[in-house]
Amino acid sequence: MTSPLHRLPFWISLAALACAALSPARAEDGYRLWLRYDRITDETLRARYAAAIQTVTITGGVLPRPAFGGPPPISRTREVAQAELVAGLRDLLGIDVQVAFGSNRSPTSPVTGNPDSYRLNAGTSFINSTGLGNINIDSPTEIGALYGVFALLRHIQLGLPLENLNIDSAPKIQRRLLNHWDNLDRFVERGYAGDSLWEWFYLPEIRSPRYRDYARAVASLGLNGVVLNNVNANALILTPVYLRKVAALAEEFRPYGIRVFLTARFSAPIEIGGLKTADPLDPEVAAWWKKKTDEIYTFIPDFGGYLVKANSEGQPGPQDYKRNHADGANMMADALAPHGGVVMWRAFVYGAEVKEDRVKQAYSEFMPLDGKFRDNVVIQIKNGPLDFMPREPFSPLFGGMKKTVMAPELQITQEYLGQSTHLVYLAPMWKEVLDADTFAQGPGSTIARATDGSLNKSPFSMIVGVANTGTDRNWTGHPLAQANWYAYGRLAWDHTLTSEAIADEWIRLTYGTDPKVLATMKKILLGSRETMVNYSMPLGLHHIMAEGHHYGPGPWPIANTTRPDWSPPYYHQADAAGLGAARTATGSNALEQYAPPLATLWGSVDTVPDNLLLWFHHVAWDHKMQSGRILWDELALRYQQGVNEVRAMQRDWDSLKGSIDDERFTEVKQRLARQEADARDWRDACLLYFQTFSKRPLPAGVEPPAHDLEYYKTPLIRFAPGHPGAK
Ligand code: BDP
Repeated sequence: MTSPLHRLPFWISLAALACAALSPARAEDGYRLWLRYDRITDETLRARYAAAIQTVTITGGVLPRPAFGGPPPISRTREVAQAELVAGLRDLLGIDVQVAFGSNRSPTSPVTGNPDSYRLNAGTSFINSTGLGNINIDSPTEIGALYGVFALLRHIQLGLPLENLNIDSAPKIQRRLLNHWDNLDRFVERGYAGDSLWEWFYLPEIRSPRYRDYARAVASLGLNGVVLNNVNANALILTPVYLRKVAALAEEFRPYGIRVFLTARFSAPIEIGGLKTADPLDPEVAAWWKKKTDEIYTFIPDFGGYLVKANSEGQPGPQDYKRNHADGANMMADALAPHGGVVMWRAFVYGAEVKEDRVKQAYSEFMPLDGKFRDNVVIQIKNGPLDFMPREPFSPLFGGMKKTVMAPELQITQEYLGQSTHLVYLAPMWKEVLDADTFAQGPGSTIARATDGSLNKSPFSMIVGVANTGTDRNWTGHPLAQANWYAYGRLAWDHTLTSEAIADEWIRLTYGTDPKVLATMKKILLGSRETMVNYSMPLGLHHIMAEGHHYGPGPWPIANTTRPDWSPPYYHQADAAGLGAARTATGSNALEQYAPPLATLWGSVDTVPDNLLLWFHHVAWDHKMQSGRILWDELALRYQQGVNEVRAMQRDWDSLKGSIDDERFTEVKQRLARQEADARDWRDACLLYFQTFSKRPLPAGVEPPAHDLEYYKTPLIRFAPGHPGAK
């Protein structure tokens, strides 16, 4: 049998063999993510591309990045842009492209003032005067040009035409960040894909080649900042020994336009500074932070700034000194301001004493401070008012604050969403949040607009995703969880993209363009989030997961907890009368934190959408639902529907056998089998438990539980990945 390589010219065959031999990736082990530059097999298409792209002219790159301050882009970016382009086109097309750099912008393609923007342009004549196809990549900065390189390669990977190519692209949000919850011992809190990518012990001298591969993936999405360490911070990261290590990572990432940020433990002045206090209004404390910050910039001249989790879940903060969040944030912001750095101050706060409904607390604490933060402070707000549940209404802060920069914090790692075991494509969830209308300034006040700065005329804009990456060979544990990393990056660049368009793109890049694969995978991905909601927390239920590791069901009370708000009954309020959290005026009145049109809509059981019913209302078991069924029957059938939908996902996936590589096929198949078993556990455990209150039989169509309630209540799994309490 002749190898397909025999059909290619000799030198290309050699190159292909050499690439295969040198490639760090085994066949389809997922390491290459969406940057799979496999040779285009359609010869006609390949030849057309090859003719069209004989030279690439990269122009621009002369302006610094005003949005960030710090030093202007450096020429190593040119090197990596050129290397990516040349290697990418060689792999995709089998050609050696000529790359030319010009410092002036191309006369035909004025680009926007956005420093990260790019224009891809094939020129009007397409084939230029020398008879060679030329593509222009034009940008005000070298980083923008690098984004243009990745966009061009993606364009070709997707098989899109180059004739009359004319793409302008600019990110809508300036700072597009990943947050890594990584500890210095390389344990990743809520990380389900192995250990931390940062080899702290070996740095700065020994640098894993994986840093570069990580940076390529991040830059290919246009993400431009990473917080390296856990929000539950360790002050040691701010000591010179660690700063040297951080500087090494910053050096690896810099050519790719990625700024490094660190979490700052509020009590660091005491822990590593020898001070007696961390009171933000104490001049010695402010001076310590100023000196520390100046020192950090000697190590990392383009350091991005600090992320702070203060007065939340035991973390120290300004309230320890009877100061408020603005006092703390502004003190740090003043230290960073001369260097162009920012403070990301988290709104994920809830007090040690449960004073009011937990979902109200962030709003109560931050609203009085609106307008009191420095211009280089951004309040980082989890998308919902509670904590990354499968479905929550949006955090009311997005509609409340008007004089404060706000960044949504989205969770890419799937803490309450089946971790890296379940297949859940998160783009639909994030779109639901970004497209949500807060009515803050009348209709059309979407969270996307509060984020990109257009709603409140913010001094800058930011979005954050808690990363799902680790040392697993495929980066994300579940092979399809790569789609979530990809989707976050694409939405951070352009929040108007649809979940479907992103899924379509990602599947083509990662699994190829077979129409059957595309259609089937798209169906699986797009339905998966709603499926997860159905089998775990339907109808607005929330926080009914297993204690500690947060994997699997656990709606029953947590024994011996001192905090009622860590125990699920606090949230579901099940009793003989009904189910759901009472959050209207007769309950906690969390509803009052939303604008009147929403408070009215969500305030009545007759108008609230089914999917938020039990978030806002305590509803009688025999309440007539929109479907005509009573609540209990509807609940039971939703759980069953979730199980059924996982089974449909399994069938759909099975239909792809032979159409995709065996390695990834089998990995996903096995995980889906586990997901189906877990979905049954969720259904059985939750229904058995809630049945002790409803005292009603399961409706027809719901499978009987496999075990009794006691079986599910026994914590069989104590150790799960990413759980900080069970390392
Ligand atoms: C919770 C996680 C916890 C995080 C916390 C946070 O369980 O591990 O530290 O969020 O965001 O969801 O600070």
